[in-house]
Amino acid sequence: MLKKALITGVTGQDGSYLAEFLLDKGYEVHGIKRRASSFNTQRVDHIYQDPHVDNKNFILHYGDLTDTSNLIRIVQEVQPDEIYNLAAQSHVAVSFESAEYTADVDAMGTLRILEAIRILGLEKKTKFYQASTSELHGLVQETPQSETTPFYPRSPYAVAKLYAYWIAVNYRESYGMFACNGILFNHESPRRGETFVTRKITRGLSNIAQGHEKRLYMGNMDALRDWGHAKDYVRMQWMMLQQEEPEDFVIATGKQYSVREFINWTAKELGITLRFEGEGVDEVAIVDAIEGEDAPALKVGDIVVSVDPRYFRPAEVETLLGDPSKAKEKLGWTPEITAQEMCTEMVADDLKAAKRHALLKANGYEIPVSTEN
Ligand code: NDP
Ligand code: GDR
Repeated sequence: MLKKALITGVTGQDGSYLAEFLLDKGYEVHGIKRRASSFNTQRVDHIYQDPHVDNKNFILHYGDLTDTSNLIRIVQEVQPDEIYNLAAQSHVAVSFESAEYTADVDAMGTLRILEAIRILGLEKKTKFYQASTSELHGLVQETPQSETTPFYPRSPYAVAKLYAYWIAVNYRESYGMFACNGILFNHESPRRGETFVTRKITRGLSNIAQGHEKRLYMGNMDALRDWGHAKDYVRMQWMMLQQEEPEDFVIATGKQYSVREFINWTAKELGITLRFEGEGVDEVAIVDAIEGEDAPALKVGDIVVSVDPRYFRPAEVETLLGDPSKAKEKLGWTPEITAQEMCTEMVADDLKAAKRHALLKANGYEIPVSTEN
């Protein structure tokens, strides 16, 4: 019998990599996608299987984490061996604007799935992975942050995820469920949502280099993050559910960089050297030198980055640095891709898209580039 996995958030960054990973391992993979007015399956289109053929092993179900009866029905139908709860309103800044919705999806949604497992009597069959986050350590209480570091969330998103973390622990302790929290630090990839900081930078600077945009407007460039690659992190999500006993793990690289450093890496990939001038809201990045042919739209002296206070958050998480030693010791997990290698991959992908767009434009087929961020 094939093992069955159910992934909520399968259309997201992690969901798409995890689906690929589990299909490779021979799982039958079920995913929950939301109904949207336009296609939202771009990240999984390459593994999509025609519903009209037999023996499919990748199956999508319409659903939503706010819809209890829908979740119960899907879990009942699939009878999964493993559930990976990756669905969330995952944008920290947006959570300040949509606080109640974020709580409904990220906190209550987690409870709804755990209850579905319980109502259907699957406590002993279905293992549960909860996508917990380094944001639980918003105002850090010690450095680096490990599994025993006390939490101090700093956003409606993080507070909702705090509930989800504890309800998973509580159902493990109350009902003997195999429930694990992965406390994952930031992880990125070419599939990262366009408004998270790394992708905003790689996509924005690639578009600027190719002449589709003029300026990248940033928030707090001093923020420090421990960035890893999503591919490394989904492997660990699976490993956590293969343990003998359910336990929680910090997943991180143990290295920390600033947003400004990430901007510099991206510029270098495009053959641009930047000079940062000014302070606070007056800080700008100016083109100091250009090499190669990837930035035909730029010249020395152009201002390509400036600060827009609109991207400051009401409460900021200034610094995060994880201690992944438990994952290494107990599960033998170590990240294989460095933050710089990941940046190289992301720029290559975004530059390719920007060049494709330039080619279309040159031939009279221009389509608008979304600059929403
Ligand atoms: P994404 O934002 O890329 O994906 C989120 C997924 O959740 C999407 O498939 C989205 O659907 C879906 N979703 C959102 N709201 C609902 C809802 N109401 N009902 C059902 N599905 C919904 O996030 P990531 O892949 O980056 O992250 C995966 C999980 O891990 C999230 O829970 C996130 O909070 C958490 N996390 C992420 C980290 C990171 O650095 N990436 C670090 C730590 C934790 P749609 O495509 O339709 O929008
Ligand atoms: P984060 O990721 O909030 O850590 O949450 P994000 O990439 O949005 O921000 C990282 C840091 O960069 C600063 N920043 C900006 N951020 C964005 N998005 N846009 C900007 O213009 C900008 N300028 C500076 C931010 O202030 C912040 O300090 C991500 C999400 O994936 C969560 O779901 C996940 O739980 C955590 O990572 C771990």
